[in-house]
Amino acid sequence: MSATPKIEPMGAKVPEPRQNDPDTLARQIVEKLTYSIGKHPEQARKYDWLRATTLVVRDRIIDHWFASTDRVRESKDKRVYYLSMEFLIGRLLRDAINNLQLTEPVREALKRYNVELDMVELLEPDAALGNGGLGRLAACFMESMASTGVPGVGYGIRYVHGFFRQEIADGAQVELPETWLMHGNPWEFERRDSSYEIGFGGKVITQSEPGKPQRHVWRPSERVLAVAFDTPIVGWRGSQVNTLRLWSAQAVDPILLDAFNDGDHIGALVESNKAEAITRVLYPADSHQAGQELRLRQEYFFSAASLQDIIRRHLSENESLDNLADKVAIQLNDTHPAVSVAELMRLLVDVHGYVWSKAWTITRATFGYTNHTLLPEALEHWPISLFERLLPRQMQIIYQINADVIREAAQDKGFNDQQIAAISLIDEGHGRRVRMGQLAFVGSHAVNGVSALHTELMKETVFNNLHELYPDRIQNKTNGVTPRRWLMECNPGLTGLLKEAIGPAFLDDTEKLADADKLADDSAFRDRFTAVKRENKARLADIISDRLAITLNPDAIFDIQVKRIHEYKRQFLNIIEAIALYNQIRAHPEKNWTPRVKIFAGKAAPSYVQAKEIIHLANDVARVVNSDPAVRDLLKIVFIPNYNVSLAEIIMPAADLSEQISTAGLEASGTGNMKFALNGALTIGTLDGANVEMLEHVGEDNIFIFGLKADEVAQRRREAHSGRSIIDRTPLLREALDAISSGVFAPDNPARYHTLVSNLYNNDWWMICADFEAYWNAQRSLDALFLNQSEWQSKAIHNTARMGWFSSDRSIREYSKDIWQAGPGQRP
Ligand code: AZC
Ligand code: PLP
Repeated sequence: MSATPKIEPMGAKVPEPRQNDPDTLARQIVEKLTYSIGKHPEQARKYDWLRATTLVVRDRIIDHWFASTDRVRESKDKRVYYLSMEFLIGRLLRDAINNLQLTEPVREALKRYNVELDMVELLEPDAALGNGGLGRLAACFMESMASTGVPGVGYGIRYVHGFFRQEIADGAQVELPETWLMHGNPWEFERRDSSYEIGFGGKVITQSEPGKPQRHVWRPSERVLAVAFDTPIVGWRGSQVNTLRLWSAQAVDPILLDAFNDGDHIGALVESNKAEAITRVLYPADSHQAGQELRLRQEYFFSAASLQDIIRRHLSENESLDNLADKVAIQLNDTHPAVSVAELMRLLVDVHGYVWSKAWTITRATFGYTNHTLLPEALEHWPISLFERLLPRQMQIIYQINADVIREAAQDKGFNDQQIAAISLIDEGHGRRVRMGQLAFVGSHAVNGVSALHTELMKETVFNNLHELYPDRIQNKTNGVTPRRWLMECNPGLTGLLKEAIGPAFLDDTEKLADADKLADDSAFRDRFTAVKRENKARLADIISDRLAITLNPDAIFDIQVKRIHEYKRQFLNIIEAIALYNQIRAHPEKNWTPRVKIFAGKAAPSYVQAKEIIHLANDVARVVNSDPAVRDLLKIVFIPNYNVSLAEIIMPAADLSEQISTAGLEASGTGNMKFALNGALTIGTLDGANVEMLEHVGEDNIFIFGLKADEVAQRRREAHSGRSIIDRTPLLREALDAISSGVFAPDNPARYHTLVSNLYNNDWWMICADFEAYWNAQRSLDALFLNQSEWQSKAIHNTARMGWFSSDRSIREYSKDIWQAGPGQRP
C-alpha cells in the first residue's frame, strides 16, 4: 500500500489570505445563510444573520488557529494550561471582529442587506460559565495570553446552564435557569476524538512482588466520558489564536439496553442522567464553598480529563514524561482544580511507573496555584469520608504527600504540633477534612496572590506556616483586565477620541495611555472627554428607562456599585449612605445638593440570606426615594437586574464614580475597580485589594480613599468591636437605621430588615458603622468636586491615562516570566 499523501489544510497554507473587503464579506455571509444555515436571505431572521456572520468570522479565525497550532508544535515551545472551573466570557462576536480588525468591513457588509451589526451583536447570548471576578479574570487571561503570544490552553467545564438569570419580583431576587445553548453555539467544535474515561469510587488494589516496590491499581466502580468542546480565542490583531477546551460529561453506555428491553424506560437512562448531571449546571456561589458531592465530582472530572489530555499531547511530542515540567506549566485557578496535584501523582506513579520522589519533583515543578480569597467560608475542604468514597486512590496519595510535608517541617524546621496542625493537608478539627488550599500550595512551585496587599495578607494569615516552611514560594501577581474588551470594544467613543489625541500606539501597548495625561489640562480635550462620558451616560439612562421605567438626569453624578452582592463588599453601607442623604435632602431642601444617581447591580448566591436581603433593601429604598417628590431630581436609586458581562460593558463607560468600598483586607483584588477607572470614573474606595496599587498609579489627588485599613479592621475585630456606641453618637447613621427598622421602606413587613440592622448594633463585623462617617464625608467632598466640572474631568482623564499598567497583558507577562517560564522571550 502506498503511503498516505500529506494533506495540507485549507486556510493556513492557502497562498492568498482571505479578502476582508465588505463585498467579499457580504457575499460570504449570504453563502453561509444559504449553504450552512439553509435559509433564503429574504427569509432570514435576525438569529440567522448572527449565525451567518459568526461563521464568516470564524473561518478567518480558523486560518489563524491552524497557523498558531502549527507554530507551537514546530517550535516545541512550552505550553501553558490554565485550569479553571469558571470562564465568564460574555459575548464573543464583537471581541473576535475587533481583534481581527474587521469591525468596519463587517458593519459595511451587513448594511448592504439593511442589517445593523450592533443589533446582530446583541442577539448573541452571554457565555456565563462563571460567577464573578474569578471567572471573568480567567476570560481576560485567555484573551491576553493570545494577545501576548503565550501558547495557552484554557481547560474548564461546558456547563449546559451557566450562571442563573436574575429577575426582581416585588423587590426580591428570583433565580431562573440560564439557557445559553438554546440556539446552538457556533463558536465551539465538538471533538469526539478527544474524549477520556473518568473514574469514580471503587477500590484500590495493592500488588506486591518480592523485591519490587508495591503497585497500586485503582479500580473505579463508575466511569463517565469527558468529551472536549473547543472554542478558539483570538488575540489582538489576530496574531495568535489559542484554545479554550471545555469538557462535557456523557455516559459511557448511553442507554442500558437490558433495562430498556425489560420495559424500564426510565431506569435505562439512569446512567446517562447521572453522568450528564456533572456538567449540567454551574454552582452559583462565589465566596462560599459548595460542599456538595456533585461539586467534588465536577472538580475531579475536569481536572482528570485535562491531565489525560495534557499527558497525551506531551507523549505525542516527547519520549517520556521526564521533561513534563520543561514543556508544560499548569496554573490552578483557585483550589477548584487542586485535586489535580493528587491525580498527576497517581498518573505518574501508578500508570507511568515513576518512583514517588521523582514524580513529586515533576508535579511540583509543573503546577502553579493562584489564591483568590482569604474568606474562611470560601476555603475548600472536603470531608474525608466523601473524598475516600469518591477518590480512594487520590486520598491515599494525599495522606502520603501529607506525611512527607509533615516530616520535612518537623525535621528541617523544627515545627511544633500547632504549626504542624496548621500546615497539615488534613484538618483534624472539623470532623476530619481534606484542605484543598494546603494541597494546592505544597503541590506547586509558585503560589500567588492577586494584589500586593492580598499577597502580604496570605503570608500573614491563611498560609502563614506554609510560608515559613517554604519562604520562596509565595509571590504577587496583581490582576489586570483586557483593554480590548474593557476599553476599545465597550467604549468606542473614548477609544476614538484617544486615537485622535495621542495616536494609536496605546492600542498595542496600554501603558502608552500615559501620553494622554498632559491633556487633563487642555480644556478643549476635556470638553470632548466629557461629551463622550455624557453620551455613554445617556445610553445607560435609555436602557434603564426602557427596562425599569425610571427616568434619570444624565447630568447627575452616576455613582455605581456593580458586583456580586456580599456583606464584605458592603452594598449595605452604600444603601445606608443613600438613606442618610435622602433624609438630609428632605430636611434641608434649600441646600445646593449635587444631583446623584446611585446605581446597583449584582447577584446574590441563592442560599445567601443576608445578601438577598440587601438586594431587597436596595429595591425597597429605590421605590420610596424615586417616588418622593420632595427629592425631585436630586437623588435617584436604581437596581438593574441580571448583572452580567454584557451589562458591565455598558455600565463601566457610563460611570462618574466607582464604588470599591469593601471592608479592608477582604477584597483580594477586584477587577471591576480597574475597568471603571480605565473608562474615566473616579473611585471612592477603601485601601483594599488592587485599590492600593490604583492609588499608587493614579495619585492620591485622583482617587478618594476612606476608612479603616486592613490592620485596623483586624485590630477592631480582636477588640470585639460593635456598632452600638457609634450609632448612638452618629445621628445621620442612627436616623437611617431607624428608618429601616421602623418600616419606612417596607411598610408591608416592617420586620424584614431586623436581622440586618441588629447585626450592626451587636457586632458590626463588616465595619459598616466604623466606616460610615468617613464614607459620608468622602461622598460630600465628591459632591463639591462635581460642581467644579473642569477639575472633576481632569481627574477623570488622569485616571484613564494612568491605568495602563492594569492591563491583563502586563499580568500575563509577569506570570510568563516568573511562574511559567513560557511565552515570548522565555524559551529556556
Ligand atoms: C475574586 C476575588 O473576590 C476578587 O477580589 C478578585 O478580583 C477576583 O477573584 C479575581 O482574582 N474571587 C472570586 O471570584 N471567587 C472566589 C472563590 O474567590
Ligand atoms: N461580574 C462581572 C460580570 C464583571 O464584569 C466583573 C468585573 O468587571 C465582576 C463580576 C467582578 O467585579 P468586582 O471586581 O467588582 O468584584
